[in-house]
Amino acid sequence: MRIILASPEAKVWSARKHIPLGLGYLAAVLREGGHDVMLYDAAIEDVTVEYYIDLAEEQGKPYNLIGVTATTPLIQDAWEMAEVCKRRGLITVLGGPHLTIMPEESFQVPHDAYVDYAFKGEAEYSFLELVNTLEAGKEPGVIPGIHFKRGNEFIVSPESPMIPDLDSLPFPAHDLFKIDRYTNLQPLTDGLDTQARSFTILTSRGCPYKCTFCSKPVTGDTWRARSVESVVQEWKWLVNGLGATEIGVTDDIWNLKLPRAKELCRRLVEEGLNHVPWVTVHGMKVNHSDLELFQLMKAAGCLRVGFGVENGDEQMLRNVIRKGQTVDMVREAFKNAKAAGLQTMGFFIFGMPGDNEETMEKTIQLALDLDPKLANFLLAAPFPGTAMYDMIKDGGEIFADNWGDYAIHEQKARFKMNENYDSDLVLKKWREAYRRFYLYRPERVMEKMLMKENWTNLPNTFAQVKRFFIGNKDQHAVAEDAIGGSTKKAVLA
Ligand code: B12
Ligand code: SF4
Repeated sequence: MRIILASPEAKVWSARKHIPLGLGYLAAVLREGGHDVMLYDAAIEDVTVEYYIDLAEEQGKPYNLIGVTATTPLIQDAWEMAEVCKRRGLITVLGGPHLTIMPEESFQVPHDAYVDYAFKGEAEYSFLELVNTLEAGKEPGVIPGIHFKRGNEFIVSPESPMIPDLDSLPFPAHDLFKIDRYTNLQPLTDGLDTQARSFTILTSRGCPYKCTFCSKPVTGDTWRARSVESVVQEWKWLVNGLGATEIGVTDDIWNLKLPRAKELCRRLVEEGLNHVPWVTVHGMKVNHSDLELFQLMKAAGCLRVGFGVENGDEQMLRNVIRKGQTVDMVREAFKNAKAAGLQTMGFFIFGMPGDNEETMEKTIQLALDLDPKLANFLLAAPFPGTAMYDMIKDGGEIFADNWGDYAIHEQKARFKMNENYDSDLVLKKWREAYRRFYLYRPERVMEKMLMKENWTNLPNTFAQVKRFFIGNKDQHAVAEDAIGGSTKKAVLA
């Protein structure tokens, strides 16, 4: 079959453009299964998906099916893409985090007119099974995770267990990405290098922690690690085969098992792969680290580590965020990472239920004390499928009334709790955090001014200044997503 795997355009301002790795995995499996796959990522394309549909038709090799991925803020864009492609006669399939959380929604009116199938969960094997079935001209039967409609009947198969043996999967089809159109992984730190050959890699999937802001149905509770050898082989392909200039580890928690994490670093050194810088895109868990790990990471080429700090108040960390870490553990990890010569990033959340003037002040103070190279302050967002969502549904009211409101650029109050929760104060403290961390400290201002990229890409610099410190008139406040890698920090460690 001829298949397009697509990621829709985020109608959000985002300086960062990363490869959609999930589509890379699906593409690899479909390719191995004998299908012809193209990857279309609207974030880096100059033309619409219809351009490629037209082109293929002109060449007499039309596409048969499109698979579109979607996180919650992108679901509207995914539906629009499915609608266009359905009109053009393609079979439409949706998948990705939003579908894992709420697959039924895409079969309600009007979406049922243009969404043929949706998958819940990891879909490498089940999507291939659907494609093979359709190619053979058969009706899909029980395929793990599939949802579809036949007439008025809504058909749902039991979800597949998350793939237990990740080594059995092929490497993602990294070669199909138009890699030189993606930016580097943390443009605010390194400058917006659109020529960087920045790949991402997953060394494990899943996370046993249960932070209340995290979309746990997506990550799953069971941590599944790839073997170190498999990761090293993929890393080698990225560096030696595809000319990677930067690699991002995007696991939920790559350092859960300390000995394995250390072994991976040692092997990168042994294989001579440590000349290409790498970063932990989202963050590491502070309480699974020690000085030796950071020293090994440094030796293995790691440039920068991020940590989910979240809040400076022990009680908030323990009882509301349920982060499974203490402020002391946070301090220790920063100390060790810095001692090993790594740059640090910290991710902080403002406005979780229970946050008040005192707890938010503690968060700002902790950020100033830790003094990471980059501090990323985000407003809490009650994503569906999080424990936080249920907490607010029970005791408060969610204002976000369309999924686009969850996009990171929509940095505005999204909910209210009880009389003790002051959403105006949350916005005030959140904004204050940026000012106190970046603006009111002369050394920070100097650091930014000395960054060449801030002068060579002035429009970008002005856009960021406006978003951070001035805001858009239709927003209560604004944040950024380019800092570090925590586009998803409101939802990730
Ligand atoms: C890397 C990452 C990013 C990167 C994105 C890189 C990219 N271009 O994809 C960056 C930093 C830019 C990012 C941004 C955001 N992220 Co993010 N991110 C992740 C992270 C850590 C890993 C994603 C990944 O590679 N997973 C591994 C692959 C194999 O899984 P996958 O992509 O889900 O794909 C599998 C299945 O979903 C399914 N599938 C996926 N697509 C399709 C399509 C079809 C047709 C089919 C059949 C199946 C299918 O099959 C795939 C293979 O098994 C996840 C956490 C996680 N564990 O997934 C969070 C996560 C996806 N992010 C999340 C969020 C909230 C965001 C933001 C919305 C934050 C914000 N407020 O703006 C933004 C949205 C950006 C966007 N454009 O969508 C949430 C999503 C929650 C939700 N309800 O949508 C997650 C789950 C974090 C969490 N634990 O809460 N993110
Ligand atoms: S936020 Fe990070 S540590 Fe917490 S549950 Fe999610 S993936 Fe795990």
